[in-house]
Amino acid sequence: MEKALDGVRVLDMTHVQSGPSCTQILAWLGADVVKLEATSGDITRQQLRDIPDVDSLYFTMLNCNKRSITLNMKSDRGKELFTELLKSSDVLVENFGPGAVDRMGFTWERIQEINPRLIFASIKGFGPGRFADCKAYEVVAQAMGGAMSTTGFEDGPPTVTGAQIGDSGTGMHLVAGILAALFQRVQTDRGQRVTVAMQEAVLNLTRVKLRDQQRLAHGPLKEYPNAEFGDEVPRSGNASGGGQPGWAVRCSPGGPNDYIYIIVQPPGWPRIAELIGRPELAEDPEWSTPEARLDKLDKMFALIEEWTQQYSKWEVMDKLNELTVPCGPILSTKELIEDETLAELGAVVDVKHPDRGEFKTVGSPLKLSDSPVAVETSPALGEHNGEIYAELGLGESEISELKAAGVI
Ligand code: CAO
Repeated sequence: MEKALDGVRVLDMTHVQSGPSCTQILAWLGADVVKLEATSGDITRQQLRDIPDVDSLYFTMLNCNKRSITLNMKSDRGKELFTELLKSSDVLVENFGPGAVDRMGFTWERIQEINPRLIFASIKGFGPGRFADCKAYEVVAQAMGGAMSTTGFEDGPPTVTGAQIGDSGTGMHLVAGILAALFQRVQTDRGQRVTVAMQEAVLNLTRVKLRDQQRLAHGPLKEYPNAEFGDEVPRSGNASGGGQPGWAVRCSPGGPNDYIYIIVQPPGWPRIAELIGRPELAEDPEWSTPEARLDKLDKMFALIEEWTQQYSKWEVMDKLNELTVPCGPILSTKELIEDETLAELGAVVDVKHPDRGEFKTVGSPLKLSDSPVAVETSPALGEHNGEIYAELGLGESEISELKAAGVI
């Protein structure tokens, strides 16, 4: 079946997580993604290995549906071959440390000379200016994009979130930029430079906290559980952060993830009050309106928790959904990977890997009716050297010589 990005060739020089998360989505949308690695390979092939001498899950879960070639970009012949690869590519993606591609000899000006239709997409930690030369990892971006200062409880330290908003969050932003550039190229017939800074991607996802920073000038943030406010947005534990109050309350049997997150919308309150055996609170002027409840949200959720603790999180979910109260059980990683519904949806899929056997990964969250995704294994290092270099006109003996010389 045809795919949305059929005919698009992506030269993928990405490594670790942020860049590979982007190019994996492009591959799932149908692009031919050729991952170009140093002869030593993407470092994550070896990081956090669970099976000796087998590509790690870190690598396999971020590099599905790609082809792999090796190329030593610090050799003269490597640079020549790279120039040829650029000519036959639509998109070049990289997330090296600042200046690395320039140091390889391929400035944006040079790249445009080689292929004016090429879209050159990069992830860096920061935009131009003060931090432009700084390297960055996931948590650096969470720290400097506003996520850490706003995550956790008021009396605890700044806290990292498990969702990789700095790496994969930036990767998803880059996907949007690349697709827009491909679309604009249809009109202009020109490539363009696409860049996303991890700090700015996290900031984009922390937008509502900057909303609250500005609201602080006009008084306390009444929906926050905090008693006092200074001049910056405090950490607010499990408060919903939106216009409707929410909290994670305990359920039976009391394990570390036996919690459910409950949102109390205005029309939901009388139904919840009835359900938890306190129907009088629906009419009581001290409790009946959102404004009346605002200064006692902790008491409100404590009352709800007295009730939820009698049931499992799934039972509570069923009961609340019957009343159309939005809620979500806190699901552990074990529950997610074993979840039958997610498996049926293709959200968690089994993939066969030639060396490790079957492994589970997260499927594409993008569902296009005319461009279905079949998740296929990540490639071995240099697995596609033969076919890709043959496309450039190299014969078998030349490919062997290049390998012996450490060029590929
Ligand atoms: N052939 C030869 N050399 C190659 C090569 C190839 N095919 N591919 C890469 N290299 C070289 C580069 O030329 C560079 O060498 P120089 O520094 O001598 O120019 C080096 O490998 C790569 O450097 P790096 O700075 O990217 O790698 P690092 O391990 O020191 O830093 C990271 C890693 C992630 C901090 C850095 O790449 C970075 O800041 N990237 C941008 C932000 C980002 O994406 N971070 C998220 C990472 S995911 O958690």
